[in-house]
Amino acid sequence: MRIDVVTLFPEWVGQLEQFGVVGRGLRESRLELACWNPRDDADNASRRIDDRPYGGGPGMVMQGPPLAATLERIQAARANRVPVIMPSPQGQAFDQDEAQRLAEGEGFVLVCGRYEGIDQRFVDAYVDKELSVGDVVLSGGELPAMMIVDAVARLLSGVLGDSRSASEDSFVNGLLDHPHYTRPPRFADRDVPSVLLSGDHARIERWRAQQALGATWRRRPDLLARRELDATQKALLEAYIAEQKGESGDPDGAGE
Ligand code: 9WO
Repeated sequence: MRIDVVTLFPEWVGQLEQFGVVGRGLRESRLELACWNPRDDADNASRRIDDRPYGGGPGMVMQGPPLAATLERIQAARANRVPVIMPSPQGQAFDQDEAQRLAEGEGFVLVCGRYEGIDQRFVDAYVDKELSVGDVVLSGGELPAMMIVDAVARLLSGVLGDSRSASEDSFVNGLLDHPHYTRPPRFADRDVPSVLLSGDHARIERWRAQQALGATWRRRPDLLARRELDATQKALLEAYIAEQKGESGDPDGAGE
């Protein structure tokens, strides 16, 4: 898997190479990450890649030609053409399914906008997909790009130390995560759920599955609505809800 990132701040994105799952993926050659600065493709001595917006208005707009030249260098450096993705608030929601789709491919190019945005003609002519990491406007596309790289890197086989981690991640199975506990045994006047100390792995696995179902029911019912639960999951969730109703005395079990 090779990911190319077009950014005015290559040193930023390059930090990904130092840490975490991306660093491990790079060190183990499961992932290649290359950063490209469009200023290197500017056609002027001052390496300018932005200009004033046609039609007036505040700020500056990133010009198309330097970005197009950078893309041409990238595609020339790659064996095959890969999708060009632009992180953008206007984009399709980036979710675990999209991360999985990207992880199954040969790679992709991420083009990070700055200033007020990128000349629309570049977007129309060269960008295959815009991806949004949330309904928020940031200073640039770099942080969303780093999120996309990290989410995809986690899914590459062998990048995670324990391959189960990726498959058990939140959202991978369409549910939120179960809670996690570690030493000390007592903290903030709270104990560890006794089931986790029982050594009964089947019971622990059931409890974790129930907690993930319960958390999803309480916090993200929209995710639950998208899932077909099997009989075991339905029974675990029903028991969770019944317990919630019992504890909160909440007749309709509305949870929080
Ligand atoms: C800025 C903007 C402002 C209001 C409504 C929509 C908007 N889109 C953009 C935009 O695409 N800006 C460019 C990229 C240049 C400025 C920084 N950029 C950016 C990307 N800000 N926020 C994102 C982003 C990307 C992915 N998911 C969420 C936000």
